[in-house]
Amino acid sequence: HTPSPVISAVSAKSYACQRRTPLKHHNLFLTEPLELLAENAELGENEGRSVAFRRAAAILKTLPLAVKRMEDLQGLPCLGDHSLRVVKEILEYGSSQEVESTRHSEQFQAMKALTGIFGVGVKTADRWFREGLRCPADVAKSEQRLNSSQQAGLLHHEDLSQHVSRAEADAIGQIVERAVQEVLPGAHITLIGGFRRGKETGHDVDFLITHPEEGKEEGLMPKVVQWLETQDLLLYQKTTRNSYLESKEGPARPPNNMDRFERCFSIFKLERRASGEAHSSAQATEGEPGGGEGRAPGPEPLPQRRPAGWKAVRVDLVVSPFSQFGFALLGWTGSKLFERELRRWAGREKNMSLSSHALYDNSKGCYLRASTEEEIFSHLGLDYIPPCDRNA
Ligand code: TTP
Ligand code: MN
Ligand code: MN
Ligand code: MN
Repeated sequence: HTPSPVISAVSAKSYACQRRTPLKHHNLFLTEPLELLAENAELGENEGRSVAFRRAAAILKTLPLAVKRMEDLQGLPCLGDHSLRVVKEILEYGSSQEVESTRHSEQFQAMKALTGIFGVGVKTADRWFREGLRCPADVAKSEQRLNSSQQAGLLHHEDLSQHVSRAEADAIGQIVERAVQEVLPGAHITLIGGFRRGKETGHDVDFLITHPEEGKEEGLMPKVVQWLETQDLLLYQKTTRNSYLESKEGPARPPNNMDRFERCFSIFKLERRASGEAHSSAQATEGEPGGGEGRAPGPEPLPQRRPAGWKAVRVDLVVSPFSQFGFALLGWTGSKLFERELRRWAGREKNMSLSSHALYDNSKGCYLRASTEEEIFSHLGLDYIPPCDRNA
């Protein structure tokens, strides 16, 4: 059995950012189990192991056919012993014992349920697990001290655990567009994250905001948030300031962490029509800027009871200066593995440092400018991969 030419072509490309990874592929029966093991490793704070499983899953997503036998994998990179063992077991028996026992383990299920609460990370979930808590209801009943994001997460857990549809994402987009135009005419908003990659559903909706005149975007987020609040469109928000300029790291290296833009983690209150279809409640107040009469906030609904007229939706807003827009767009479109692979490629293969703000060439000792994603791929010596093929 000789490997197909297509597989041979894939085989030279061991970084996910060198390959096209579509959303729909032929090996879900293998990638879902591998990604479950990756998730379990993340929940156990074993990052190296988690990334190894994610890379293994990602290479299988690029194959043009379903894998039938182990020989089909000959010459493929990114498949470690452990992943190969899992694949072999699934090909032979239809499932992997390790995967199925993990899937059904109390620890995995509880950690997934607890970290599924907005505002709850692995460390908190682990502490709660050791204290005997297993699910959101246990947390609600317990005497745990919760911070404000966790309180919001618990209060809106039922809505937030539902997928966000494309129609809902578009409705949120209209609201954000309206809010941004109210406070800074001429600003641009772009849908980023999973929906930009063509996903039909998401766990949240992500937007990048900029203004073609450099500097105009400064201080934009608090104004947007304030406008949304006067319209009674926010259930929760936490805004963090831009810390990129203040953190004087010198020109040696751009910061690697991606958390330095002015950004806002929020929960929107999205009105739904009787049909169940989401629509923007901002439309209802069209033509009365700053108005919002007729939307007087009523009493808060009881926790756990589905409020009739609206759905809680997680929304992430990021503001970038125009000069960094291409980097921000590339850095916030994902997938998370694709981003990680881009940075690894830049560092290991090109001696460059890539962040959501900039690209620095360590050999030449200078920043490389770019205003589009295409230019950044080109600086990195990579073929351009469109968002729909970044689903690694
Ligand atoms: P997410 O919204 O977490 O993921 P997603 O949109 O790909 O998928 P989902 O449908 O589940 O929402 O993150 C979107 C991108 O934002 C991700 O590629 C990486 C980037 N990002 C950061 O740069 N910094 C951060 O702190 C987070 C959370 C994400
Ligand atoms: Mn195909
Ligand atoms: Mn997202
Ligand atoms: Mn997000």
